[in-house]
Amino acid sequence: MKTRICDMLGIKYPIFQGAMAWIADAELASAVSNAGGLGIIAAGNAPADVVREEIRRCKELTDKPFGVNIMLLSPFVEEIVDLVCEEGVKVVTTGAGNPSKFMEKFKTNGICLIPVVPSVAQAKKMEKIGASAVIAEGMESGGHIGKLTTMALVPQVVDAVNIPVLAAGGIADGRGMAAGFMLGAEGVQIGTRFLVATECTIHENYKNKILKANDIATVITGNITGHPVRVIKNKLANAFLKAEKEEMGKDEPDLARFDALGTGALQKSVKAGDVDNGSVMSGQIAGMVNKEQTCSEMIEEIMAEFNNLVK
Ligand code: TUI
Repeated sequence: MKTRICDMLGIKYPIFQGAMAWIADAELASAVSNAGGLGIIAAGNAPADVVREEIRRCKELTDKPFGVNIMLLSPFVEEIVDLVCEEGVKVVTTGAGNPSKFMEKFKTNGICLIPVVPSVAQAKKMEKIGASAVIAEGMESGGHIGKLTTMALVPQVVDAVNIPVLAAGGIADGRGMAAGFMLGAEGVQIGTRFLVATECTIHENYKNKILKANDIATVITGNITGHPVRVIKNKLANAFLKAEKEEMGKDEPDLARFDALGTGALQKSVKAGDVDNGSVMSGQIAGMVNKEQTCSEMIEEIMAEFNNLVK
């Protein structure tokens, strides 16, 4: 199966690896790229020198195309934009905001910009400024999410733009990929399944949380802050939800409470393995993700299932 996405980026399969902050490093991204998909390094909230190391390591680990995701809420966003230009990165995806003000720089440096969009309006805006494609991400996804489901968002975005659309949110196997294609997508982005890839360097406690999760294991925290985030239910998530309930009724909610609960929470689970007090971001599809495999095994399995369904 070749689509406009494969031709545009020079990749074998139209499968992107979701850019998970503090998780999607050079090891994971290069493994996905070597397996024929598009591996993506997540800049997350990391400073530019950390991201530069990952980009350089990824270049050593693969000769295939790979991308960098810029999380637009990062305090280092300007430096990261300059960094991807300096390092000759060919593909940039963005999340959690509108990348318009950086478009001129991306164009000048020959970078394909592929933003994540949570709505038709954002998709149209991105097409207008010259994005190469968009990723329509439903709220089944882990981490920072929009309001629409993949099933409702993807066909509406497909109808609204002429550039290629990738479907994301709730996709982890060939059935999900085929469903995305039935809705008009020309590629998919998969995050949660790659959390348990052999090459994913997160703490084994995090992997075990995903492997053991069921269909209703996740909750959405952070609605009150305007940055809703899907995570596995745990002690931290419960404390967050309790605090949200308490602040919700107030005229002037104390939003600083949520900074205190959120700061460093992802690193706590990813690096230290504290999956009770740390933030364990995951998509709703975690209930179906129940075995560790290499990225290559995952991608070959997904493509075999997909080809079987769409032939
Ligand atoms: O970006 C993501 N997922 C993420 S980023 C992240 S790190 C983080 N941690 C805590 C709080 C906030 C961020 C963890 N997961 N997905 C892509 C995505 N982008 N989902 C939704 C959006 C989005 C939302 C609004 C894209 C554009 C947008 O535009 C609004 C505007 O500014 O016009």
